[in-house]
Amino acid sequence: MTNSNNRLRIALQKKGRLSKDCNELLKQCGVKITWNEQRLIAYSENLPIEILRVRDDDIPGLVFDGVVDLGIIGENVLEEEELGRIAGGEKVEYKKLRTLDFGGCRLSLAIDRDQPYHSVQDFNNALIATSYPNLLKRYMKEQGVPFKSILLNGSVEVAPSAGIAHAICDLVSSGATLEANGLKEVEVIYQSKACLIQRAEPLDGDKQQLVDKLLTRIQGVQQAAE
Ligand code: PRT
Ligand code: ZN
Repeated sequence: MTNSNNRLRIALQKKGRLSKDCNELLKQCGVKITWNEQRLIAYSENLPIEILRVRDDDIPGLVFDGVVDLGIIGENVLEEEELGRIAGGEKVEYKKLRTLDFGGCRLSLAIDRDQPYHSVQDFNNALIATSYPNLLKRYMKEQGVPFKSILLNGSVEVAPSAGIAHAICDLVSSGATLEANGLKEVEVIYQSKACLIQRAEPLDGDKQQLVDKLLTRIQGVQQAAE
């Protein structure tokens, strides 16, 4: 089912690290929303916009499949989903409208703090726990290092001490979580920020005009913040 009603449909993370900044950005762009904690969909009071509030992992697919018109998502999640679909033989299409100035983090390889480290070759045949197997695979392929990954969707940082992996590949911002788990960051494999994406299939004229207006406002808000 594609979005055929006359409201511009935007997918945002319901609850998590991106939600506050997304809501703030909409507000700064003059989009007034009545939020209801319980509801999946929220409506704008002053513009023909509706917000679909979902898990961040669902946002790329909703945009790729044209179920929503726009989405705000971490580039890490976006590219991981894209690589996964491509690996599954699917064609992936969307437009990246803008990188946003929040949600910044990096995807890094980390090992036991006491273990010596020389280069990425140290990961030769290592067992690496991660929630981002496709981004990790792409990086290791570029580096020419064979390895094995274990998919964990949470508690990745405890995998080495629990004896289930030699190393991890996980998101880092301050580094405090790695530190607290006795790990050290040894390679940054991907730098990420939140971004605004649009479905590939063209929108009708009114909706595209609204998207263009929003984009101009976002540019204004972000320039003012620089
Ligand atoms: O429930 P839902 O599936 O929607 O959310 P989620 O739990 O999958 O994601 P969430 O809300 O944790 O993160 C959403 C997005 O925020 C990520 O996909 C990244 O694009 C971005 N982001 C920015 C981060 C971080 N910074 C970050 N620090 N995502 C996760 N972290 C983790 C990090 O891995 C560590 O475990 O936060 C912890 C604290 O990090 P340190 O380095 O400051 O200790
Ligand atoms: Zn998630």
